[in-house]
Amino acid sequence: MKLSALELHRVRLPLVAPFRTSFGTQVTREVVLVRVETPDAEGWGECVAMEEPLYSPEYVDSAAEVITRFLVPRLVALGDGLTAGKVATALEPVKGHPMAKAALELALLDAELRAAGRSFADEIGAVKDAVPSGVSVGIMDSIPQLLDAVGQYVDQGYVRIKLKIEPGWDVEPVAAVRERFGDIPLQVDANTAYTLGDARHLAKLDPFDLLLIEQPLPEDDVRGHAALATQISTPVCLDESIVSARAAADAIAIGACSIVNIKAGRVGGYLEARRVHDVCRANGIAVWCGGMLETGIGRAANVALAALPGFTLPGDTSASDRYYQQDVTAPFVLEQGHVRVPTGPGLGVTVDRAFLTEITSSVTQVPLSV
Ligand code: NPQ
Ligand code: MG
Repeated sequence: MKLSALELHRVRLPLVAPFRTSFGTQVTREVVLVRVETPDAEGWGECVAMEEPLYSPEYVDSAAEVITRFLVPRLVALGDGLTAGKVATALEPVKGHPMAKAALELALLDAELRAAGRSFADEIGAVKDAVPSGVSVGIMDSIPQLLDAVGQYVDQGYVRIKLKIEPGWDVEPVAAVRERFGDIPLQVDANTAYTLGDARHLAKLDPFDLLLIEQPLPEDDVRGHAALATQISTPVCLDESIVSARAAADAIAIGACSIVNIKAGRVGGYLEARRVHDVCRANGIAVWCGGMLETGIGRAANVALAALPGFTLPGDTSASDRYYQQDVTAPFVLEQGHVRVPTGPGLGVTVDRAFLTEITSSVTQVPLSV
């Protein structure tokens, strides 16, 4: 595949409501989109890095910089031999920056598949037409506010609720949601906000029969998660710690998790994400698709990934209107608690260039010289 052009679009989308987690409150979503042009097709990719390095070390400006200075030249060096399947290997010498790498790989996959008239869902191995949708509910100022928000999502048909927790906002909100909504599928996500010393406190969640507790301890404390798993009955799920298929294999081997959240950006791309799925499936570990407040571009890819056979739990694959009043593609909508997997060529979505322009702060042409 020959690259004719590669652009970075910096976009700012207002959120329908502030989203609070243990690492802060987000009011808007700042995103880097990658657009590639080849003689046969264009392709879009989305970088899931946040505006600030609060979820992981990457952030919007670091992604744009590393893509421009260090990643694109390595792709250009492959000449016409460039394929999406070669991206991860070509970028391996550059340490870290998985979200930046994933965005490039996705744009090239989209272009390659569009040119071939094949869907991303078929390419990745999707076996379903629609996937069950969960929703992630932020930390609120009060329990009544939380119950109100959860009630709206339940009414909309979301089949699973995830509550963001942190020290001071954990047992009470879970108890309140259980009391009000009965035995709905319910799980929690701590985004690394606890330490192993909190094990006895986290065991207070045991009576609520949660599906899982996601990433209670720091990213590098995989052994701590294994220890915690012996002290609580809620199944431990890892998010931030699972940075590759190898990391998944290691975490599983030491008993650090019985469930894995898969996010392509966190593991360097959708092809590695599929390998994480494969490792987990071979080990009998359930997986589900995480979310990073993607626009319709990243959401299309996530929904296709979530249609692989090992994704046996509902993902954070919410409808577009969970986050955005208007999306950069036609919105993903909830139908009986499910979101439909796109079937068209490539990612199967069309970017609304007029709306995109409205919310774009800059478009940069990345030089294609080696
Ligand atoms: C998680 N996502 O599972 C992440 C964390 C997260 C849907 O809970 C802006 C950009 C705000 C990315 C807030 C969900 C974000 C973000 C939370 C990611 O850990
Ligand atoms: Mg998480």
